[in-house]
Amino acid sequence: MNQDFLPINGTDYVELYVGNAKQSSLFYQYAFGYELIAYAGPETGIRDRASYVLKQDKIRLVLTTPLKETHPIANHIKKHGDGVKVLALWVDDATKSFNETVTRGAIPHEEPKVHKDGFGEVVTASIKTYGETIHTFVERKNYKGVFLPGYKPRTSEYQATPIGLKYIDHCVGNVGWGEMNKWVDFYEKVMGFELLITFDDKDISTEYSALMSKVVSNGNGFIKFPINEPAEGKKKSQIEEYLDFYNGPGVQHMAIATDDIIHTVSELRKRGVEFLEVPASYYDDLLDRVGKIEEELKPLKDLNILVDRDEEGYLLQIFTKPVQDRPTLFFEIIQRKGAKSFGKGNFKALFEAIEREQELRGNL
Ligand code: TYF
Ligand code: FE
Repeated sequence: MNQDFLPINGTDYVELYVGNAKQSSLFYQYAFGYELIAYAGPETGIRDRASYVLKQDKIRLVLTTPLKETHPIANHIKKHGDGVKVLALWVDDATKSFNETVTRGAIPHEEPKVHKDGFGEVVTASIKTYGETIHTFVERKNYKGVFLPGYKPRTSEYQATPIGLKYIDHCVGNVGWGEMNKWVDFYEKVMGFELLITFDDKDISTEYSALMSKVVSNGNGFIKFPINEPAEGKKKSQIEEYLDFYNGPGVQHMAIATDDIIHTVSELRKRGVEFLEVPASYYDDLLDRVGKIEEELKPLKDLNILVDRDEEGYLLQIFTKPVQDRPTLFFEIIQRKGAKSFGKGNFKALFEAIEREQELRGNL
């Protein structure tokens, strides 16, 4: 195999631009059990914005809001609403990652830059991907600070109780009509990723919302990016609805891994997080479809958790409703028991559930 020109250690952080970072940070603390660990803003010498850093196991979320109307982030929020701006990738050499990808055609967003404080040094560099989303390469050089230079430790009076969220399993992008292959090419040629799986419109469009999807993954498989595009169907594609409200391509969902989905989803439901619902009949023949599983059927049915099997094992998954008023970003909770796939056997039930929500919103 060719030498990997873009070795990636994992997801470093995901940054969302939001209308009110103070309140969003409490939502992710109360509902999702993230812990507030750091902050940058006026009180720490950053005058134009406020950023809250939340952590649970390996996951770091950054919630950023602008403080003035004229700030570029304000335009991002006006156009897209709350959404993911940065999918940051942890690398050993940010400058090389930037140069290797830009040489292969990546559009630079920010040149390599050294950030320093009393806790050490971090190098970052960013390239553009679909829509206004960017990838930031983060090289941590044994940095000992709480997050990045410029951020100060900050905790909350509220003691968050973690709910078993462990790491980001995959991050999905929605792109425009006919643009999926362009972005798959980008990840293959510019970032050295490989095509893992293809779902064509035959797999996932008959009566229900039509889309096509291809999954790309980096060399060590730690980073998985499914890319969706809308397809013509009998009804308006869920991807088209996203594009209409996000005003272009962007991150559609992040899948978060857990080792105990029954516990995680019980907690999320108790705390008011809303999930898509499949009909009770989904469970009638579930075990005929997926075979023997370790979990009892009753809690899965009560919590509306979906199950699918592939050659290597099975997986359990569930999808939240959008987490803001626009029908854009949502979360998936996933527990893998050997399966490396994405729940193709659930697509029909899942997409019909999404379609019922689209109908309620008047967007079908
Ligand atoms: O990431 C995936 O491929 C699965 C299935 O709009 C999926 O989570 C695909 C498209 C979509 C919602 C879920
Ligand atoms: Fe997914």
